[in-house]
Amino acid sequence: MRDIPAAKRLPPPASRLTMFLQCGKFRLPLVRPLIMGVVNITPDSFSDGGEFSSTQAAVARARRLIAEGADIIDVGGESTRPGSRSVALEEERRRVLPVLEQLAGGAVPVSVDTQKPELMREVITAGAAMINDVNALLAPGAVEAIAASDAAVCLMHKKGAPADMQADPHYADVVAEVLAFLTARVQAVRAAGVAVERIVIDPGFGFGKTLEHNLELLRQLDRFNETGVAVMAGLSRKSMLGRITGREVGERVHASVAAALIAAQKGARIVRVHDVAATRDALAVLEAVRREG
Ligand code: HH2
Repeated sequence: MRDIPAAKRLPPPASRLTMFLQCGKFRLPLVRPLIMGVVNITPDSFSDGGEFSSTQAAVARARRLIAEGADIIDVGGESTRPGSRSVALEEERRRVLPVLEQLAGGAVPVSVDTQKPELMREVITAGAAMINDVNALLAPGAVEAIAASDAAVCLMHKKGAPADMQADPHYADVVAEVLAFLTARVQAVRAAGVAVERIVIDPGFGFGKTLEHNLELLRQLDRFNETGVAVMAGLSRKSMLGRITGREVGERVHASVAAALIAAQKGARIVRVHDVAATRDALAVLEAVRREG
């Protein structure tokens, strides 16, 4: 048999679920679902656009979410809502870096939601402990940017680009397709030398999916644990919850908490939310019940 060069050899499949998330110097035990609190430094995010677009407001928001119990803070300088347009590197940098500089070095790891490899490298140097990439590190140089660091990474599935992804998404089997994509991305990132404890996957609720696709992914979320890496779910305030409840984005807290709770029961190890305090209470009830069991 021909020898396969070391770099091309795939690492063995993860045999069991990782028990912690390693983000930079932080080691977060995955004994209960972790809460990632969202801070969008954007004028146009669907959930909180314009509310925290100044550095000061974004930092204050992040500190409040930490006080409410966020385990990780996710800052983003580019909206990826359906219909959004991409932001130039310089503008995204201008939004994110001053906020990161004030939050890095604190007690809670800071994640940066970006698809741009240059910015990934810069924010990791500036203290980001995690990169949350809705493009699953597909941009040239993105895998290398993570591999050269000790940051964690979230690989998210999306179908199409935000500008048109909700036009008319189709899947033969949404769960099988999303799982196959994320499994391949995990293998690619592991092959570049990134440990399973640094990798998170996310099916990308609302990213090129109809309401029925999103519901099917939520029903079968536990299947994503087959990959052995931590699963994250981001359902907070999303339009699928508006479709179900008939409520506007600012009135979706209860539905968001319900969705986070279901995701946690279905095996999500991290929930990405805007309403940290409410989510924290709901997850505390779940954990109390689990402990008793
Ligand atoms: N959803 C959004 C953005 N980033 N990242 C992950 N991993 N998973 C998600 O579900 C996800 C994400 C969209 O939500 P939000 O950040 O509130 O809005 P916008 O993209 O308009 O800033």
